[in-house]
Amino acid sequence: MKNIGVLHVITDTTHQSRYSHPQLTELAIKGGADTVQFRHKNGTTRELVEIAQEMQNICSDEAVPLIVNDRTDIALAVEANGVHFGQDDMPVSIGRRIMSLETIIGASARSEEKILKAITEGADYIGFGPIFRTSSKADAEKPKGLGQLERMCDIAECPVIAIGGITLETTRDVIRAGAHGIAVISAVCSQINPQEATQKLIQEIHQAK
Ligand code: TZP
Ligand code: MG
Repeated sequence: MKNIGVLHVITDTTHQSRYSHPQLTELAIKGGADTVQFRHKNGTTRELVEIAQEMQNICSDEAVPLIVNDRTDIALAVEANGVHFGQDDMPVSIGRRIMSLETIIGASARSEEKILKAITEGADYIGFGPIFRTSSKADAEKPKGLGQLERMCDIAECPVIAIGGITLETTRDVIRAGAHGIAVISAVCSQINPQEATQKLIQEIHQAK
């Protein structure tokens, strides 16, 4: 089984404009994030490659895996460590064929059936959420809550990364529900001090385990 991080910081430049993706990458890593995810829904492929390359340079210097959301081409271009597929993105089975065996593949799955399918097809971790209400994803579904998270963590035979509306205050409960780790946007990117916010989140995760 691959080593999957416990704090995935998803860099975001749509809900804040103080920091670029590479700057957030640096701050998150300084704060102790053990995975960085590049998620950017617009921009040209050229722009995305350039940003992702900068992020990958920072991540590889610090030996922190970079996961690219959705875009296998960008992940391959910059030799990122992983890809994350949403439910409308590349099927995991095809992603597994395209990417190297070492590539971390994460898959969002929101039901027992989809979780089991993603694992069978080769997902290394499952992203489950939104756990709580979030304003960072326009088309987010109704919050699943901690009860469903607990059930899905029981079912999944791989690490579950909880996502959606997770804050410093709720991190402990999420980990105690069985999540291997969390993925956050606003709890880091929208905070006054993203590095300090990351530091507090990672401490909270370790304390809860
Ligand atoms: N997928 C499900 S919820 C979500 C994504 C990308 C947004 C997470 O952002 P936040 O700010 O941590 O709620
Ligand atoms: Mg997607």
